[in-house]
Amino acid sequence: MKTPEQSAIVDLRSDTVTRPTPEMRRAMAEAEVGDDVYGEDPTINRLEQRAAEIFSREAAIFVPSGTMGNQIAIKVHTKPGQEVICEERAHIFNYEMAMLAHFSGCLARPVPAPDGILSWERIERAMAPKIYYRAQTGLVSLENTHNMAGGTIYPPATFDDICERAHQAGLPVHLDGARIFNAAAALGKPAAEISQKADSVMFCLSKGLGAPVGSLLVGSRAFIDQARVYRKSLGGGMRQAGVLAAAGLIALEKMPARLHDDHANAKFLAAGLAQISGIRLDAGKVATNILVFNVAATGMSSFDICTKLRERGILASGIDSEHIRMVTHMDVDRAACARALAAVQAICGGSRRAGAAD
Ligand code: TLP
Repeated sequence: MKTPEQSAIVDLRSDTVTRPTPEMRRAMAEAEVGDDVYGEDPTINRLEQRAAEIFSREAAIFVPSGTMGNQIAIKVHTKPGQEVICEERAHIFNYEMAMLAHFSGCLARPVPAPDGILSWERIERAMAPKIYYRAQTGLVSLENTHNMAGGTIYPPATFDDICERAHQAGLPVHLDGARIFNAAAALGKPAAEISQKADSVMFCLSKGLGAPVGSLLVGSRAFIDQARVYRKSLGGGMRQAGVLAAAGLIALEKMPARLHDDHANAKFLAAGLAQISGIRLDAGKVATNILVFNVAATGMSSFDICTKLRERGILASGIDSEHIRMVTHMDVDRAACARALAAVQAICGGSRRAGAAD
């Protein structure tokens, strides 16, 4: 249900912009509901149960956003005064309003890693020595796929190795799996399998899976019981939220199967962008639905390019002055991607300065 203006626009800013499908809207209208703070919303209960089953966990909790899910998990896993190890471009560190400090009283210990993919060796180097006068490491948080590193995927062996060694060192591991179903689709493995060794997983229904609102946090029964307390204290106790869960159930059951299309469109876009003068992008590394590319050699800033793109009906995000992010999703098809490519070509094509190296 797009307005004519929306139809003309190719929105590649994020997969969060997807609108619910007609099937989701029907399910929302017909959802059985109750008061979820009393645990009496049957549709919410079904969604939480299905999430727990799909991830082979004891329990799950529905939260309004990925941010709330991540921050509740961090709060449950840590004590004030501890450090949380994450990759330096991690969402929990850069885009969650410093809640790590504000809500959990913890400090981030950000670690740079190629393509955003940490290894145990890098984590171990960042761990605080076990001396009473140093803030202790309380948690390792991983992001799969890694958003700002360009939708990159943890090799399952690396992920499992980090979890096992963290556990041996007495540390819990949280997975920001906002786009874990994209990783699962690209690897051809179940989401449960590639996340099993983490102590908790947050995943989003409202990104590539197309639901209008919502994320889930999965883990042990004791962990989720505690999460329920913090969700309420953050004001995340919702009432007849079954209208949201009804769309969420369709997102969870049906939408993972179509993520391959988004990945194929991202690869198409990447192959074309990599040919444009001044754009630096390793198209071979694009594995899911996110592309982050460097535009410094065009002689224009990413923000200037995004403004020019907008004039042509193409929306993309400048993530800093040199980098643009484009995200494919179910509301952009191959033709829309081709339009976006043509627009970038038109804007950047003539902009290469004589002798400039890409
Ligand atoms: N990411 C958004 C922006 O906040 C950057 C986007 O457009 O990609 N973890 C990851 C890895 C995310 O990418 C996001 C959202 C979240 C958590 C938070 O989810 P929400 O937006 O539901 O709070």
